[in-house]
Amino acid sequence: MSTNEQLFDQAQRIIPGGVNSPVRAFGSVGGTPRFISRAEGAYVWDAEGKRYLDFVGSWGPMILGHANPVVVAAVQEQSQHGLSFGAPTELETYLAKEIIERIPSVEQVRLVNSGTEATMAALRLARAFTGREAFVKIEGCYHGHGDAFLVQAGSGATTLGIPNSPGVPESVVSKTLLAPFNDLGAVEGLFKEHPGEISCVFLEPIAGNMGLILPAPDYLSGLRRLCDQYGALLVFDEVMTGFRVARGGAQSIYDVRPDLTTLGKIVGGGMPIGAYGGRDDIMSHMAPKGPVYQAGTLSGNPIAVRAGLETLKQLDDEAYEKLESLGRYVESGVLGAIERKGLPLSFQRSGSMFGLFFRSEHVRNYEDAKGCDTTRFAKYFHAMLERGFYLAPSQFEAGFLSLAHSESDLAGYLEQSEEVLSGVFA
Ligand code: HOZ
Repeated sequence: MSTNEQLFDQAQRIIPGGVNSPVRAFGSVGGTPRFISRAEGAYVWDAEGKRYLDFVGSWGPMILGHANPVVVAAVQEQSQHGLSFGAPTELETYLAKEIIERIPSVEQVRLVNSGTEATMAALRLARAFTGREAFVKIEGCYHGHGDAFLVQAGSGATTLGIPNSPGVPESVVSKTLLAPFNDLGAVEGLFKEHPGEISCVFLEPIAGNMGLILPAPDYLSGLRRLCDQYGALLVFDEVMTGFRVARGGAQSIYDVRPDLTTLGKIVGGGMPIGAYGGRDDIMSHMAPKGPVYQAGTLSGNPIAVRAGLETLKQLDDEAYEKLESLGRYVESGVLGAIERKGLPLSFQRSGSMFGLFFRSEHVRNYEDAKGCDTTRFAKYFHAMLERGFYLAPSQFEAGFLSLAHSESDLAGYLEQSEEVLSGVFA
């Protein structure tokens, strides 16, 4: 049996940094990434056979828990009929219907292979539809690794201290205008400074890539109003929050209707998928119906589509009630510990998605999030890992619960977490 360390050494020789996505390398917390050999329910096992209660859930998709028997059986059954056709299937229409039924702002939807593809296409479409090149990006939001978005980007880009990546042409990002999260005045200022130039405001309605930050009460409705006033589109990146924080995503909680929405993660049930959709008159601009180009051989892949469908089918009202109750349980436990021990931490949550910040003041935006004590976070992360709890290896990521997490699993986490935090701040 190889150790995690041996596997990491071996991988580092032939894969940049030893990983296929940067945050996984444990760069900001140090130490050796755990090489996962299998997962079931709320747990993952590493290559050394150690079991962890998982709060990453593949960064969001595993809302039913790992290896959900219904999804696994459906994938097995579907794969017997062929893995990819590069031609339309009836399944794609079922999944499109399921998405449209849950998210009323989505009147037409196109399936792609990842959240990154979805956001790149949505931005191109917003630019083409409005005939404007600039767009407003919110600092600390992360929309995948498309060039235009890699300015003050959250997630791994912030974790590794490269929020503005080399290799992105200045000419591309000169059209990316920045405003802080939760700051309507800043967005209004940009509209005034760039009259008739801004195609869209593009953001995660609940920011999940700088920890988890909730929108202030009037923020999203204020953005809607500004976009309407200045003839721009409002694009919600719900790759993480879609089907996660509520059946209809963050837009259903805050009752704000974006023009376009990007999706990923849960919509593929753990298989590679992404989607973007929105107003019929906008989506009709996509080729082959309209002139805006976007394509993909594996788009609408039958196995991924089937996994997504079988996942969504299990996400009924009862499932969301359970997820909310698990989220509330963690929230009250963490807040209780903070109060009991007087810990300089803060916590935010939406449904089964949460962020624990190593900073006592409320976190409103990227600047606040960057003010967290990442050294203490790393200590906490490693002590919890040692005790069998797999949290995201970065202060700038969210935590995820699944239907497979039990209250007793979470009680164990809360107890250990309180003990570890007391030590970290002793
Ligand atoms: N950047 C994603 C999380 N917000 C995914 C990271 C990964 O898969 O390693």
